[in-house]
Amino acid sequence: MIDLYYAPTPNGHKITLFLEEARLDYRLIRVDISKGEQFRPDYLSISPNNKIPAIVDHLPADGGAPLSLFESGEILLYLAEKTGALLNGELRERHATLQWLFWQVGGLGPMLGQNHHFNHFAPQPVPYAIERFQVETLRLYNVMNKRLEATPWLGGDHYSIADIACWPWINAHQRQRIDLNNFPAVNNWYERIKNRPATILAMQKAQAN
Ligand SMILES: N[C@@H](CCC(=O)N[C@@H](CS)C(=O)NCC(=O)O)C(=O)O
Repeated sequence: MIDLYYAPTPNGHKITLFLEEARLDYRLIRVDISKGEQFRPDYLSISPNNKIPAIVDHLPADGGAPLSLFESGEILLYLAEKTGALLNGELRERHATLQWLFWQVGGLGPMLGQNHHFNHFAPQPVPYAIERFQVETLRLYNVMNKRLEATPWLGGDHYSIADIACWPWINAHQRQRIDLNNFPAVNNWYERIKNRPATILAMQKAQAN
């Protein structure tokens, strides 16, 4: 059994998407980040960076004590290695997948997060920041569109943890003032993932939590 410390945000959705795809047993533990629950000492002992998501795997493969992990990219990699799912074993596709996973956690996520912040949460409008993160958002969508013109999935021929890491952020495209019709390959990829049964289940959990 895996405990998932979760909030219904893009980084939280990544892990429910994986768990539903792999049909793993898990328990959702809601962390209300709007109330500051991510700063509680018991949570910090699992996730010292005070963010969701985090997991505790009560049955790690080495048979040892429960294993806790934070950082969504690492959690996806851990779960892929544990289950053999959603990370192709062939050398080139494996590393292409990890490359796009790192691209998401180091680029797409943080930049789109800043886009959300300056478009929706900043206490006063900061035109320079709004413009800077909009330009960067457009650049990243263009990079992704080029990749998806060349291959059906970000890692290559197979749906993977790289797609799972990116999809919840693209799902928030309206909040980023992005029209997906301007990125046809991303749009096509987005719709294919949106209609997967596991995605539908994960997003239903988000509604219920
Ligand atoms: N690099 C982290 C980012 C996680 C993250 O930013 N989580 C947000 C919600 S999407 C959070 O917990 N924010 C609460 C806070 O910053 O206090 C990851 O990929 O797991």
